[in-house]
Amino acid sequence: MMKLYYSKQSRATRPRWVMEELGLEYEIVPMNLQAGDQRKPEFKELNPLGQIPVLQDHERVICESGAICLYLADRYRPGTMAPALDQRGDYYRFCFYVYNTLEHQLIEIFLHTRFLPEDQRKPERVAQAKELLQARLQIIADHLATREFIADGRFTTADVLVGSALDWAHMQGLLGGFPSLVGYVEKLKKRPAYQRAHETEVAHS
Ligand SMILES: N[C@@H](CCC(=O)N[C@@H](CS)C(=O)NCC(=O)O)C(=O)O
Repeated sequence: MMKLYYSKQSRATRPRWVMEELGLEYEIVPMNLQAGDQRKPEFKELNPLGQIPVLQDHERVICESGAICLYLADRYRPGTMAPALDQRGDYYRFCFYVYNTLEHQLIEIFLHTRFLPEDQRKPERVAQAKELLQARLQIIADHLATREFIADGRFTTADVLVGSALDWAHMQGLLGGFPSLVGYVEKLKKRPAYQRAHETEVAHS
């Protein structure tokens, strides 16, 4: 059975959400990041960076949450969570947008408002990241102004990735100027698969 190295408040919820949408059987390997499970040598053999999520699908090991999500969408029940190959413009654009464009600002704000020790936080970096974030959120709001979902006129893995990043932005109180994006996130969070992906670390089948 597939194994997902997982912790509830982490990017591991993204592939778990995809697996739940696909109705796959999998096993959760709970990782306690506070206790440093990710730094144990046996885990670093899977991901030398010492980060989750990691997917183990038989002999195949995949790191990077975005890559795992796209792999699952193409490998299992193809067509369910991804558009046809020649219909993937918006799909690829927004999957990569999350990691290359949107999350830089979210990470910067998170580091300098919550994560780093107070004496290392730089308010000017937060201010700059918040300004950049507005334009980046606007791109998604404009795209969704005429669509219910990101790609293919239906729910796909692009919504899992965009929705997860926006969920994190919302948790940080950063969607204030974007009620339509709050509505989009709230709609996605009602999906049973989202809820199962965020609950206790017991796998469903
Ligand atoms: N780009 C990676 C980032 C993975 C990542 O930052 N994982 C965090 C949790 S969300 C982690 O494992 N942190 C523990 C650590 O770095 O010690 C991905 O998308 O999978």
